[in-house]
Amino acid sequence: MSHLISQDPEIHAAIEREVHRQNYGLELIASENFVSRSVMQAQGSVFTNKYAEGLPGRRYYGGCEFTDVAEDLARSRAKELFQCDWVNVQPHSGASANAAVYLSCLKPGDTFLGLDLAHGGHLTHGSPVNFSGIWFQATYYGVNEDGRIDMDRVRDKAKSINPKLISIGASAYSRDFDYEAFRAIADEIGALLWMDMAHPAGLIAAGLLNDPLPHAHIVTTTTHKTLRGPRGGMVLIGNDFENPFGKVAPKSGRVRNMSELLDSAVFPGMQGGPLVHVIAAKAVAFKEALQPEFVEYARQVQKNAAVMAQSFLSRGYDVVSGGTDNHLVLVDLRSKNITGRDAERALQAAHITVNKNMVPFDDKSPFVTSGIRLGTAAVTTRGFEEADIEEVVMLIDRVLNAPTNESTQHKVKNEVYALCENHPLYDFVIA
Ligand code: DSN
Repeated sequence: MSHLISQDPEIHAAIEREVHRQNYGLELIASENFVSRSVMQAQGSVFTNKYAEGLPGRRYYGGCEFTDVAEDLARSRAKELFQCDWVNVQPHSGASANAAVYLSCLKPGDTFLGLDLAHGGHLTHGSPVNFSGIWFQATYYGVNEDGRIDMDRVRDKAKSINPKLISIGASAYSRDFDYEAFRAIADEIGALLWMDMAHPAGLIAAGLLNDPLPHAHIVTTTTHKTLRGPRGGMVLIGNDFENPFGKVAPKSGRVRNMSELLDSAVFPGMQGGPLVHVIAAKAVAFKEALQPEFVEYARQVQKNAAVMAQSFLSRGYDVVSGGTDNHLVLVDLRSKNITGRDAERALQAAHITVNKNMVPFDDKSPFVTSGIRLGTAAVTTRGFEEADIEEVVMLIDRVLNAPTNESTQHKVKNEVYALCENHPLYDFVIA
């Protein structure tokens, strides 16, 4: 970083401090992970200089011959990873990928059905403060008292509402989804089915969770959570099909495939130039995810989450749904008399990073919340195994039992430091 240190010491210092924070803190935010240096190198490459509107072989700018190589590799690797017919790797984020789905499938005012944000859903699945809830008629299904989605209730809701689109996917739901049952409901009412697999994508790629690609009409994801790539999104179709809206190609009059509508929705519908450096980094990450080591990694993520849930339960915490199938654990703190906000703050003081999160049927606001959400993807990347996870939960428990005790936070911080030293992350020194 010799250029940066001399040209912009303030940004260099912020990066240096962030490297230290990542190296010596426990990263338990369920949506985060640590990319390889290869991914970082591709993302930090000269591809950042390139404009490349369009798709490989069909660009609006010259000089895209090497961009095409990178994007074709990203696309073919993603298709191999998820065994699907089609993918667009250009969305800048999961939210952009989701916006492309809305643009392709709905008109303003149309009705869709998604998982309630307060029950684990996502802002872009119809929250009233997001475009998806502002421009469309968003309706919701939720979880039962046991914290699980009840497919009979989803079916009843879908039949009474008759949405054009049903979305699956969540940011705080620790159980697997029954895609076949969702598809049967969608078929019964003539709706399109969309799965946002942003959180569990890595576990799905590794074959450890049910596969949405054969069942959902459209799948979106981010690339940076359990999939462990650069920050970004993509849209996929398992089995491509003629769009059901009768949209035809301008000259031939041929009915366009759904994939064509989605390509157009990403660009020029939603975005300008793709981020070629990020697409190159996505290609690197997909190559990594195709290796047997990634399956082992994903398996350990899932084992660690199961151990984490069990450790919380055995220490007397309520875990929403009683456990987890994926990488994520949602802890309901109401029986512990501490809010999610206070828990997040106390843990942060001990260098343990989690996020406050609503739990189903929460009586507190999203700024306060009754729960915390934790994930094992990032710590597993740095080599944490089951015994380490038990220690992590023990440390969390110590902090939460005395949330205002600075001396406890200080002692736990030192133990966190030691745990991190045993599992080095990025061993490079920023000079
Ligand atoms: N912000 C992400 C998460 O934390 O789940 C979702 O977009």
